Amino acid sequence: MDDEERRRVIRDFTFDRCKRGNQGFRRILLQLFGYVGHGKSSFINSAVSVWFNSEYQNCANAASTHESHTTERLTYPLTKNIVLVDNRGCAMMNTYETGEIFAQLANLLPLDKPVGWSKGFELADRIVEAEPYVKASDFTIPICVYSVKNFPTPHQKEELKEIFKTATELTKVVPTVILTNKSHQNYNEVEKLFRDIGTDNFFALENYTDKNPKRKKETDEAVIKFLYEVISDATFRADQPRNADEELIDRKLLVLRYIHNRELMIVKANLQKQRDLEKIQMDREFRMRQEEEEKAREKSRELQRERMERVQQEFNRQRLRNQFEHEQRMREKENQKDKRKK
Ligand SMILES: Nc1nc2c(ncn2[C@@H]2O[C@H](COP(=O)(O)OP(=O)(O)OP(=O)(O)O)[C@@H](O)[C@H]2O)c(=O)[nH]1
Ligand SMILES: [Mg+2]
Repeated sequence: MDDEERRRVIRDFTFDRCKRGNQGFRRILLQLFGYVGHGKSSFINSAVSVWFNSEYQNCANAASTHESHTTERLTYPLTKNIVLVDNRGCAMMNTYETGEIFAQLANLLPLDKPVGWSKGFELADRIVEAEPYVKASDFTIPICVYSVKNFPTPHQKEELKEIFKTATELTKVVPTVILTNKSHQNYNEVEKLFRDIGTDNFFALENYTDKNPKRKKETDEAVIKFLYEVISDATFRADQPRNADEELIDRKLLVLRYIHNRELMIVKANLQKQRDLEKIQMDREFRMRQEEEEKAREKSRELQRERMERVQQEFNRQRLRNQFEHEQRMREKENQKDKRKK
């Protein structure tokens, strides 16, 4: 299949042509997620420029520095039925940030609105508030964007594995991975690492950027191939029996359960921390009491020793006195004897 044919398939995609009809779906949302500065917005720039066959433009406001840049969840329609969604990148995927990602992937939060990291049950409140604006007819394909310039730490690997697992549960689609900075030397190792965590949908490219705006055949083909593959995959999945409204309810339950468990875990962890602190405090007080008691015992032993020494000294003195008196008496007796003899 050549590029033109692929473009035609993408352009003509509609859920109405799926084997079982649209089953309540209307748009595909290609939801990009991942760490800060890995090239999500740059990929949108690349995809927009390739798809509309236009010169490179920084339409998604990719960063000129490596600081966290995108803070909104913005949509970029490619066709009436295919929309790219840029998301706020995570600095690290702590439970708050993953909660937010899951709510985004589950499409429970409104599009084209700022993204915050909500603590406590705030995220659950936002999900309920967003109910009138979210559409069951949106079919999410999760796309993880990862720059191979970074090599995932073992902790990050575990983190990504968990996120991929939940993302698959939520969307019923295994996330596709876009590896940016493709020419970097880490490429093979990073790809292997993603394979280890169970992904084999990879697309690698050098994004078009302010520094590298010139269109290249290789990058153009990679973008079209990516779009074609994900649309084919979505078509395959939409050919199975589905129910858009029920799936939205299932996703909501799953994310609300995640938030509930997260809060439960935080409460448990805080309680455990409190218990540990109290135990440390009790141990410290117990040790201090033991030390004080030991000091008191030592003091009483010291006093006892002094008393014994005094008694011993007194006893010795008394013994000497008795001996002296005894000797004196003996001498007196001797003297009297002598006198009597004379
Ligand atoms: N060489 C090269 N640079 C890239 C590539 N992709 C992105 N960049 C650069 O990496 C930086 C961050 O890219 P962004 O697209 O803003 O990253 P992001 O994931 O949208 O970041 P946040 O919005 O902060 O989460 C920018 O300076 C880009 O020019 C790539 O494939 N190759
Ligand atoms: Mg961005």
